[in-house]
Parts: sequence; structure tokens; C-alpha cells
Amino acid sequence: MREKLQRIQAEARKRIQESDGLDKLNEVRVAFLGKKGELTAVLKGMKDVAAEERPKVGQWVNETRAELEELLEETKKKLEAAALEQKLKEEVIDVTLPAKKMEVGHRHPNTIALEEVERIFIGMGYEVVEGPEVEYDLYNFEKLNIPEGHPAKDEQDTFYINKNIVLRTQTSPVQARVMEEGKLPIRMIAPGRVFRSDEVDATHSPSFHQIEGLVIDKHITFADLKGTLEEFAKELFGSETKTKFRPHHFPFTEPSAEVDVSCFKCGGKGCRFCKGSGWIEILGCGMVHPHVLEMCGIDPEEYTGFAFGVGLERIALLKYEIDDMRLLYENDTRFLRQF
Ligand code: 2NL
Repeated sequence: MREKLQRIQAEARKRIQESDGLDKLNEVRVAFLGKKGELTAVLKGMKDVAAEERPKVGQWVNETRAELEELLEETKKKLEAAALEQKLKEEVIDVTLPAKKMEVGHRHPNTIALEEVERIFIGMGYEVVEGPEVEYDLYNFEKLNIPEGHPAKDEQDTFYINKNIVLRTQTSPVQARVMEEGKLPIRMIAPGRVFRSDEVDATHSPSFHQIEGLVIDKHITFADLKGTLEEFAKELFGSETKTKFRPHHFPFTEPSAEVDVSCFKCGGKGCRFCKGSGWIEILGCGMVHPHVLEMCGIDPEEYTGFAFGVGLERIALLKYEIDDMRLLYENDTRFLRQF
């Protein structure tokens, strides 16, 4: 028995020393100390050993087992250290290599224009308010005095989700919601994405951006509207800028006007940029229709107000002299880098 154990031990030692990896070492452990291992087999065979021999043989087996376990553990540590050494060698980092260049982006021309408009109105005490892009027909049309059968509600122009829900065609529903909340006075702008069923061309897109403004208080008159928008035009296009209010029609304002600014390229003399007229159209506006105030829970006998709407893309195209709106959506960095 003693010889048998010594043979097993010598064989195990040899195979442990020959192991050149952790997997191999584990195979050796299983082969000798595992459930079906050689040393385990000796223990299982103890019942065939004479009773008076058993304690001694048991002790030999345990000593052999302890020695092999110690050797396995030692070898395992050595192999692990070697593996780590190898890994570190392979993953060496050359800190003297030049770093990868960081590409720093910047704001989109639409965003630059939006932040400029926001800055101007925040300076005049306005709040910036946002609202949902998917709106009830009630807020997008009904409360803005655009009743059933009005051409603006045509499916040719508006994206309908269902009979009562649309993709907003303007940001006025945000203002209708603020009016309904009932906190007065109101001085706000509502910027955001709007949708119209248009084919894409140099001046149209089915999704574009609008900034609408609304002021509601006691004694607000058309003079307040004119003064505010004149100031806005001067801040946006330069202090020499003149404004011209032309009568117009919108269903939600009465009276209504379209506003032209003197051409900031030629100063009003007429050039290619303003197509010879000296004027450039920039926005629509008017005094909020009493019926709109009423439908939004405001007493038109006590309160009056003005509102206006500007196309954000139109401002960006004008300010940066871009001649095709599609360039704003293509996100070609060679174009975007220039602003
Ligand atoms: C345009 C014209 C306009 C408004 C928008 C408005 C909103 C409420 C009440 C009354 Cl809640 N009016 N918005 C008024 C006049 C013109 O936009 O040409 N936009 C690009």
C-alpha cells in the first residue's frame, strides 16, 4: 500500500510540474483528487485493508493528499502570476503616442437663431414655454377660431392622427393652454417644431419650426405690438432696421398684419437679396381675436393682447444668407461648420 501511494504521489508530482497552464493543472487535480481520482479510489478501497492497518494507511492517504493539495495550490499561484505577467506585456500602452483628436461640434444654425430670438424676448421680460407636438384639434384649431370646414383644417395641409388629434400646425396651442390656465398677465414665446403636409423644396418642409409670441394684459393696444416688434427687428437685424406693417388676415387675430423689415443687405435701396423691393417679409401678427380670448377663458372686455408668429428657418436662412432650406436638415458637417 505504501508503495502504491508513493507511486501515485510521484506520478502526480511529475504531472503537476509538467502542467504549463491552469487548465492542465486542473485536469491533474481531477485525475488524482477528484471524485473518480486515483487517491480517492485508494480511500474507497480502505474496506479491503486489514482493520489494524487502517489507521496507518488512512494517515498515509491524508498526508499524500495534503502534500498534493499544497503543491497544486503553489503551482496554481505561479501559473496565475505568469499569466498576468504575459497579459500586462501584451497590453502595454505607449503613453508617448499622440492622442486622438477630439471633434468638437457646435450649435446648428437653427439653434443659433432660436437662442438669439429667445435672448431678445427674455430681455423684454418674456417667458419661454414649450408644449406637445401632438395636439388636440381643439387646441390647434377650434380655440384659435379655425372652425370646421376652414381650409387650414384640410387633410391636404394637416397631418391627422385621428379625427380629434393632429400634429400641431403652429405653436399657438401652447399659448391657448397657457391662457386657459388663467394666470394673467401673460408675456410668453412658444418655440417649437410644427408640421404641415408640404412637399420638400427650397422653401418648404413637412416639419419646420415656429416661434410664436403672446402678450395679454389690461390696456394692451396695437401700439404695444408695433413697438415690441420694431424693437425685435432692430435687435435681430441691426439698429438701422425699419419696419412696415401691411394689413393681412389671420383667423385668430383682428386686426392682423404682416411685417416687413428694410433689407439689411442694401439698407432698403433694393438689391438681389430683397428682389429689388428694399423690404423682406419676416412675420405675421395681430391683436388677439376677442373670440379666441373668450374660448380660452379670458374676458375680452377686461383684457386685450397681441400675438405674432415667426418661422425659425426663415430667420436662419435670412441671417446666414442660405438659399435652400434643405441644407438645414441634411446635417452635412461641411455646411454646418460654417456658422
Ligand atoms: C405667421 C403668423 C401668427 C399668431 C401667429 C396667435 C396665437 C394665439 C392667439 C392669436 Cl394663442 N394669435 N398667433 C398670430 C398672428 C400671426 O403667425 O405667419 N407665422 C409664421
